[in-house]
Amino acid sequence: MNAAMAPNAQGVGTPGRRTVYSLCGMCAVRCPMEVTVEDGRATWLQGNPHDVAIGASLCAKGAAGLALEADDERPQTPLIRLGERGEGRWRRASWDEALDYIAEKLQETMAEHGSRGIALSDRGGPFVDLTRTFVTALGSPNYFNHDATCGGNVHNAARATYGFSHAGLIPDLMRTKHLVLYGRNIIESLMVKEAKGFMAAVSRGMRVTYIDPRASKTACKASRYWQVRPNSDYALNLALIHEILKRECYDKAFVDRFVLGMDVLRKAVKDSTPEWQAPHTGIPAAELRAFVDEIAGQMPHVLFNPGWMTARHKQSFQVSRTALILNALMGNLECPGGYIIAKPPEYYGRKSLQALTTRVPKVTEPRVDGAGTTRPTWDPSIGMLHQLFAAMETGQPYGIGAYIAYRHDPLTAMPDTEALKRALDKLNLLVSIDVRYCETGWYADVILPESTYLERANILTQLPGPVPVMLMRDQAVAPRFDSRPAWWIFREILRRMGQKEALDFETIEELWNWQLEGTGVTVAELRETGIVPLAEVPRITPRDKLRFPTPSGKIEIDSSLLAAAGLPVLPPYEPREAPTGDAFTLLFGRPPTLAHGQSLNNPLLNEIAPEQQVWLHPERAAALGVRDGDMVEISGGAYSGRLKAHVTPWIHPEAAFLLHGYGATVPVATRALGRGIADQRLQHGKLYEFDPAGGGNALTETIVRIRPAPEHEQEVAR
Ligand SMILES: Nc1nc2c(c(=O)[nH]1)N[C@H]1C(S)=C(S)[C@@H](COP(=O)(O)OP(=O)(O)OC[C@H]3O[C@@H](n4cnc5c(=O)[nH]c(N)nc54)[C@H](O)[C@@H]3O)O[C@H]1N2
Ligand SMILES: Nc1nc2c(c(=O)[nH]1)N[C@H]1C(S)=C(S)[C@@H](COP(=O)(O)OP(=O)(O)OC[C@H]3O[C@@H](n4cnc5c(=O)[nH]c(N)nc54)[C@H](O)[C@@H]3O)O[C@H]1N2
Ligand code: SF4
Ligand SMILES: [Mo]
Repeated sequence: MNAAMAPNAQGVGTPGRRTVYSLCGMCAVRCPMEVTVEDGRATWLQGNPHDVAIGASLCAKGAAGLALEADDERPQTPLIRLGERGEGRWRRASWDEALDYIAEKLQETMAEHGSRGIALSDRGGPFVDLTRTFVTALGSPNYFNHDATCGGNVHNAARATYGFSHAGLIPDLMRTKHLVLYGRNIIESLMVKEAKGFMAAVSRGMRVTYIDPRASKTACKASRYWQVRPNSDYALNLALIHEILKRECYDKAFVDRFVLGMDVLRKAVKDSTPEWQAPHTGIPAAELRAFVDEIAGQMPHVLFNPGWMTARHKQSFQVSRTALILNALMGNLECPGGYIIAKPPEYYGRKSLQALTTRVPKVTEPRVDGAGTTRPTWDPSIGMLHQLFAAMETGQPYGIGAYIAYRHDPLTAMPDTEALKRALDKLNLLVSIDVRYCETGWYADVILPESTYLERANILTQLPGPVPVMLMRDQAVAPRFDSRPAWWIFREILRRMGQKEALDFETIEELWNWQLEGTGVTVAELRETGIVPLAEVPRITPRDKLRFPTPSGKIEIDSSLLAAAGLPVLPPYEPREAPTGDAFTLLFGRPPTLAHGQSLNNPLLNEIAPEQQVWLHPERAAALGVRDGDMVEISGGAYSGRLKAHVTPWIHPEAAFLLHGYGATVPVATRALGRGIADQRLQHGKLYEFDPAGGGNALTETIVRIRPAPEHEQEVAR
């Protein structure tokens, strides 16, 4: 079969100056962006000013987008592995060769395991209609997003309590009086719009309570900082609820009408007094009471952010769920200054984009991870990735033979690299589709280079919101190398698998026009501004019309999903022992200038990337004989590495903190190689440890050992 070039979108490469609308591709937030193209070359990137919330702003990573495109240290053609997995010997292949190879291996997998033996994971987000369609067209239920180590617990907690994802909660920060954040590091782990909205609200006088064992930059913007013990926020929330109920400072009218299970709640928090929580969290009872005094006068304009990831431990789901319950007590849902519930186009009498998934028959086979069946609280539309790896390893409940990681780097994103490699080793086919050499790609059988976001177009997408919008990522420039856009790659694999109809489009414009059928929006309109709002002004649903999409129509403290799963609706808090001696709870986070593992090899971001250091509390450091700036050895399982100690009281004594995204091993990505260590490799034994209700990996239960590095290494450091 002849894999022709993917056609460029209209206008690409034409002489003169053009403005092209895109979505930034430098992290998964995908901010709306405006690209200036001069004589076929991208010369300037900025936020899309047609989206007032972002204006012309981008973050440092976004501004480094031109450097990603200009970088030669990325796969330039498809590559097929020679040698052993991970050995790093490759041969260049044509697209035809690589795609034929993949199709042949997929056929082998289907013969051995059936269609369900094929799985794909991606980053999730606005373009999943494409990947879900691809997997479904192949006859497999096994699509996964990356949320097992990101928002899985938070998403599933919201689903079990409100009936929709936390992403459906849009804070009206300009009118909020008090924002409570559990390790949600808005300033550094940023989304440009949210960070701008937050800063504007802070300058207007919004109060912020920031709770984190580590004082991040967001703590610096807060009016109250609580250095909570690692993984103890659930105890804190149970005590907050206790105190709020005791004083009856909650929105009774809202609760009576919209909340199911107040009796269960009262029972669960009966003994969780402010004094009870103090030894668990380290927060004095008096401080907790002072906080409740304050918010009692600010209701309903007090928002408890349910987190993006929250800390990831075996009770994270309940941290998030109790934050959502606190919001219900504040009565802050669907009111000005509260959380506005995101609306789909249909709310405003408009029509959604046609979903590509409607072009393929539904798959009825149960998912390999049990999501939605044996695990009712795990959303089957996103899955729980570690259980895919468990199935690869054990063949239970059924075998998995082929796995495609698209825009996803599990060897960086999942804990315990060695355990994950053992599962991947069982595969007949491992494919990585990426714009750069990621760890998973280097371990794969085939690397398919996707064109970077500036060099390609994506399917159209829509975002629900106070006002829902349609968004376009148009192609700005022609690809520099022999790369292809995802829609074309998946179409070509399906064609080879006899599933031509699913994505039977010759050009991206043809695909877009199909998506837009009946919506009243045109490709030309989207090309004009990149973003088309589907209503003139946001509307708030009046209280008498408000219903939650749960089985009862209410906010379910008494959750039907948890009951179906046989899990307690509000289990007792599980106390944790403090690690002592050389043992520390390993916490991690991100700097504002890097996105996970994907940015450190970017020529510009590499220059400004902070040095990775281990944060240690002065008391614990002194006990180990470590001074600020000394080299220490940090180890977890068989993996260890050496870093400088950053000795500071702004980290809880029980914890050690590291930036994520370092310690890459791919030799041809030379700028990232040799910089820092990989926190995921320290998370020994955590691949199959997870929160049973939320499903997310228990990453922050990792215990590492720290000791001073030998004297001769200290001298190198000094
Ligand atoms: N130990 C530890 N583990 C973690 C975290 C942590 O802090 N510590 N963070 C967790 C979190 S919150 C998340 S979200 C995950 C993130 O994990 P991932 O989703 O794997 O990470 P990303 O870096 O967002 O992107 C994955 C891959 O997509 C590639 N990519 C970028 N743009 C494109 C594109 O346009 N096309 C294609 N095909 N590929 C592209 C990148 O090069 C990268 O290799 O990791 C999680 N795991
Ligand atoms: N610059 C940049 N921005 C990003 C990303 C990126 O890679 N780079 N990634 C995006 C993605 S995918 C995500 S998911 C978000 C993540 O956004 P956040 O959820 O804000 O994530 P982190 O940066 O991991 O920050 C986690 C914080 O939680 C704290 N923490 C650890 N344990 C506990 C605990 O037990 N209790 C409390 N209260 N806090 C704890 C850590 O000390 C750390 O400061 O960021 C997004 N924005
Ligand atoms: S947050 Fe920064 S890197 Fe991420 S999409 Fe927005 S501008 Fe790009
Ligand atoms: Mo994430």
